[in-house]
Amino acid sequence: MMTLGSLWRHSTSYTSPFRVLRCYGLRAVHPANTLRRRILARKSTAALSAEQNQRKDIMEREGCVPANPDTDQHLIKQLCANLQERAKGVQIDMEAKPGKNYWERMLTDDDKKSDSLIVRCALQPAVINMAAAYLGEVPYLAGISVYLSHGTHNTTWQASQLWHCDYDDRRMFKLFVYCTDVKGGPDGEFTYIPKDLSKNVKNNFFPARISDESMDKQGYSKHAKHITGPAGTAFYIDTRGCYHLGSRVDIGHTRIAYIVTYVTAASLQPFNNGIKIQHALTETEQLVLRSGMHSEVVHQGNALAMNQGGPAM
Ligand SMILES: O=C(O)CCC(=O)C(=O)O
Repeated sequence: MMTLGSLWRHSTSYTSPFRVLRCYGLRAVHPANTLRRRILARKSTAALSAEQNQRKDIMEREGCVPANPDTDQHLIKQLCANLQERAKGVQIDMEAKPGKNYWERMLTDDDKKSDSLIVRCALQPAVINMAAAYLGEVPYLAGISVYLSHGTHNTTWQASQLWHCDYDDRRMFKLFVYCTDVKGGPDGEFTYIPKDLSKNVKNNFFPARISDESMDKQGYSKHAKHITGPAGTAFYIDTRGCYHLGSRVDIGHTRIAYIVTYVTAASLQPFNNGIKIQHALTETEQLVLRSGMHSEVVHQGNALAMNQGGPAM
């Protein structure tokens, strides 16, 4: 017999149709939250510049655009310098293993404070406005990850090195910042198939990762776009709408990526970003850091919630 507890677990699992019902349920229970998020998003959409509107249109069609025009270059410089310095102390484990052994996670407890460099970069007003315009409501910050990707002795590509979409929400909005130069090939550049083509890629009823051979056979590999650029290069990507892969780094090379995931407040997958609010926030920032829909208690010892319980990659 299905108990309430098992129904809840089922409704939050990756492949369940109950997730959609749960999402509508959350919106119905929190109408004021939903409305406020939409009203504020409408205002920020109306305030987008002509250039931002152009990028928003491309984002709608292709699911990926540059983000640098929206970022504070001084802040991004600081971020890159900070993460490059940290990377010097990171132990790289290249041993062949299943799973995501091709990157090391680089966040600490201090990064979870709302006034930390890591969180401030995720709260940049123009970035939030673009996320709000794309998602149709003030987004919820599902998580922040910083990965030091590196080569391994694995004999095959695995996990997010293979073609996949993320299914945490019906639309996703990620901010990527390369914090090292990514020249392509050995540096493991982020690679995607534009949204208008991705929608035609055939996958199972319960979608799985897709091999290069299968993507080739379907004729889409030739449309793949590779994002390269110097440290500080920033872009937005809808990882729900676009098949993507990355971190195919050669031994002897490394890539540092700062990745922020924004979703709708009643996202299909529930998140708790674990960020501790410790400075005065605007209303929009409050909504970005607290969904007001999921349980968002910050537990003691949950230090790496941003890293480990975070969004799918
Ligand atoms: O390592 C990469 O570039 C891919 C990451 C990824 O799959 C994601 O952020 O969803």
